Amino acid sequence: MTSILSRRDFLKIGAASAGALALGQMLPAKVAQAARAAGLINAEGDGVISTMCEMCVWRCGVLAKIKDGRVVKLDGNPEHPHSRGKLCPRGQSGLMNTYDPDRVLTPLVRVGKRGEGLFRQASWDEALDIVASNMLKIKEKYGAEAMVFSSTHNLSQVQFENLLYAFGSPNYGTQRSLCFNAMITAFQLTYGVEEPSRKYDDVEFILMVGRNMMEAISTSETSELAHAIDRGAKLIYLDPRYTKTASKATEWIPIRPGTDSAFLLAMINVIVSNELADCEFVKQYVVGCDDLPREMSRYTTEWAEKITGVPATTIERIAREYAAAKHCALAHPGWRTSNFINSFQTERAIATLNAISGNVLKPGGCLSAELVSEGAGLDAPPQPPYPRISALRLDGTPWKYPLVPLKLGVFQELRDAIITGEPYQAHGWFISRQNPIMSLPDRAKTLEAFGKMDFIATVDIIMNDTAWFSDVVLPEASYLERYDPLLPVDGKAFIRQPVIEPQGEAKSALWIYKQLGERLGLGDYFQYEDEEDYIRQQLKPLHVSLEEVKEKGYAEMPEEKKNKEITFNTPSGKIEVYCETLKNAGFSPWPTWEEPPMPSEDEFYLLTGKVAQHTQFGTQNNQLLHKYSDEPRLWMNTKTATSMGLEDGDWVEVTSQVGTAHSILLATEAIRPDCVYLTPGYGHISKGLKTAYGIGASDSAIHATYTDPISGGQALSQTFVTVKKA
Ligand SMILES: Nc1nc2c(c(=O)[nH]1)N[C@H]1C(S)=C(S)[C@@H](COP(=O)(O)OP(=O)(O)OC[C@H]3O[C@@H](n4cnc5c(=O)[nH]c(N)nc54)[C@H](O)[C@@H]3O)O[C@H]1N2
Ligand SMILES: Nc1nc2c(c(=O)[nH]1)N[C@H]1C(S)=C(S)[C@@H](COP(=O)(O)OP(=O)(O)OC[C@H]3O[C@@H](n4cnc5c(=O)[nH]c(N)nc54)[C@H](O)[C@@H]3O)O[C@H]1N2
Ligand code: SF4
Ligand SMILES: [Mo]
Repeated sequence: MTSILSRRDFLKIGAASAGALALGQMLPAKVAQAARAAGLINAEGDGVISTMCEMCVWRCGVLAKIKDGRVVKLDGNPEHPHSRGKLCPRGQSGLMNTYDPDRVLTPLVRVGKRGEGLFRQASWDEALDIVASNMLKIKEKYGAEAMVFSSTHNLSQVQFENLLYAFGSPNYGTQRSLCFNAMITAFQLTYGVEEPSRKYDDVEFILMVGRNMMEAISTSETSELAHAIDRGAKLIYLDPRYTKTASKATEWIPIRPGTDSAFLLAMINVIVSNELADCEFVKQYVVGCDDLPREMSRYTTEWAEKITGVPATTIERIAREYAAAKHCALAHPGWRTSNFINSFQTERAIATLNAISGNVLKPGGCLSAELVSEGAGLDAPPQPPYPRISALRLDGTPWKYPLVPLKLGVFQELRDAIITGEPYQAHGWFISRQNPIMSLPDRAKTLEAFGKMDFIATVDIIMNDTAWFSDVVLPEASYLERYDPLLPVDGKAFIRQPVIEPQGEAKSALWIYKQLGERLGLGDYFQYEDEEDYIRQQLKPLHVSLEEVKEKGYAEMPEEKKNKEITFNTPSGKIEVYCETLKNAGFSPWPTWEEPPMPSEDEFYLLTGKVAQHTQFGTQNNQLLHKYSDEPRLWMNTKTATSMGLEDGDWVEVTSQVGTAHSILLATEAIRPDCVYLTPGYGHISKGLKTAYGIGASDSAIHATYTDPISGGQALSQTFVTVKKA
């Protein structure tokens, strides 16, 4: 246990333990017993168990086929609203997430230098003691705020947050500011809801602004869009790249990056100045309706043409078609809306377009923003109140970013505070289910911040790049091997349950956080005996047994009572196209054009964006998905490439103000001449990822950090690069 492993030996750990476990797994004791008792598998260990996918955050329902105690096939659960019987390619390849030969299957403690990859195996007791004693040492010496916590959306996150708030640190980093801060803050301020739900049943006209639904997949919504297109709904799609969604669109508009809000403001102007809006709805529910035509009048289509490169006549026509579709028009809110420092304004304009089409609240309307309801929810284990936290947050929320909700934060700004030690020095970082070394922009800066840490611990299932630079790695059981808290969706509480026994020593996050909590003297915050007890406590108000839920896959929840009176959860109770809160914080109360920086003549916009077969930075090592992925190339417009003397297949050097990457060139018509595009998630630096290591370049290594001052969103398209033959 205590021997120091060379890198070669270390790399053998995954394969050796996975091999040994394949045998041990034939008779999964506890899981098989429970599954047999529930009638889910037969005496031979074969059957189908209902659980949920975790290959991305959409969490589709899964039916896992088990043979001889091994998972052999994953199918979509027809009863789950997110899957409706279907799984995307990543969901179907989820077995290799569990059977990845590079799984970390015992706790590991670093023995070499950080980043050298030398670890030794440790028992859970020892590893947890090391983590807890380091956290306590930091707390005693520098205060709880000197510990940074970070994690990306997952079902156990509620207990991760419980741990950090009980510990007493305000410093919490999530993926949100790299993902959807602009959309959430804009809709929160305008409608008082975080994210309105979309309905495609009656939709006739859809405007999508860089929401690549056909590749950045949410199984149910992606199929709903496909069906809507099939039955003749129009899709207008704005993206500087010709994506798979563009290929399904009625019209692809290769807009200049960062200028979407100019396009949308001009659309609003056409609609309100020609009195094409749903006046009755607007008068009743929209704050600012009287002044909107005056405020928008400067945003003419001719003005927008100069900025966006889209002909004025096209903008005018699209605005009129949008208005003509009335409540069956949908301006989609988008998802990863972290593109430019003006992305908040883009989202405000989208929120406004929806308000004036009257598609909210109408029968057949396709945006549902009236989410004010009295939840009849699940229970949770009891716990004492959290300690009061008076330290400033290192990410600047809210003292630098007054309108960013604490829940969202400004993750990318944490690192400057860590590096400069201002307003105080952080000393430790606890990370779970996240790969910030890859997902934050400017990888060198993240590594520099890591260098300032006395202690780093990571919870993951594989040796991701962040784990590779950590002092202790705690192996979580994969999503097919563990319980998580229940997930309520559309009136049902769905269960994630183990369909096989955890391999090696891997444990659920619910178990890990509780063990750690107890060692930190915070046991009162973790009042559940084990995972099953946690879920039983959640189920209490529903009067249904865990056994029933395991068998059915979900518990019915009592219907939520909707508030009878329609009010929006804003200070005025209406849709705030004119927003006093923004004004009071020193920002424009109206949706407004803010000019973003533009590249110089020899530079390109560097675009990022998802591909259908991978999720973020965590699936490239999945051998089923990897098999079908070519090494990603740098997209460049064919004419631009020719004018630069570059050819398809050339190796090129891509340089930004923060870094350089090398990639093979893909000359293509599918991108604007002033842009290049690189697929995220490649260029891993962890040698513990034997399948993914050494493949492709990392766009995170060349992304610069720019933050939208209103929403706190990172501007991921605002990095400009030069390209030359390598
Ligand atoms: N297969 C797959 N599906 C996923 C994910 C995944 O990793 N893989 N991740 C999930 C998550 S966490 C998220 S947040 C969503 C993201 O869903 P989307 O927001 O649809 O995702 P992206 O592909 O990141 O970005 C969409 C597009 O924005 C374009 N773009 C860049 N800058 C601009 C601009 O200035 N204007 C316009 N109009 N377009 C621009 C890019 O070219 C890209 O095609 O996907 C979810 N679904
Ligand atoms: N360049 C660039 N940067 C981006 C984006 C982009 O498109 N391009 N997208 C942004 C967006 S939209 C998002 S949401 C963020 C995502 O950023 P992150 O959340 O940092 O990225 P993920 O790849 O989702 O990281 C998830 C980690 O969870 C691990 N994991 C998988 N399953 C489990 C499990 O069951 N338990 C545990 N403990 N760990 C598990 C994976 O191995 C992986 O290391 O990145 C943002 N950053
Ligand atoms: S969209 Fe795909 S990866 Fe995401 S939860 Fe559903 S099946 Fe899994
Ligand atoms: Mo995201």
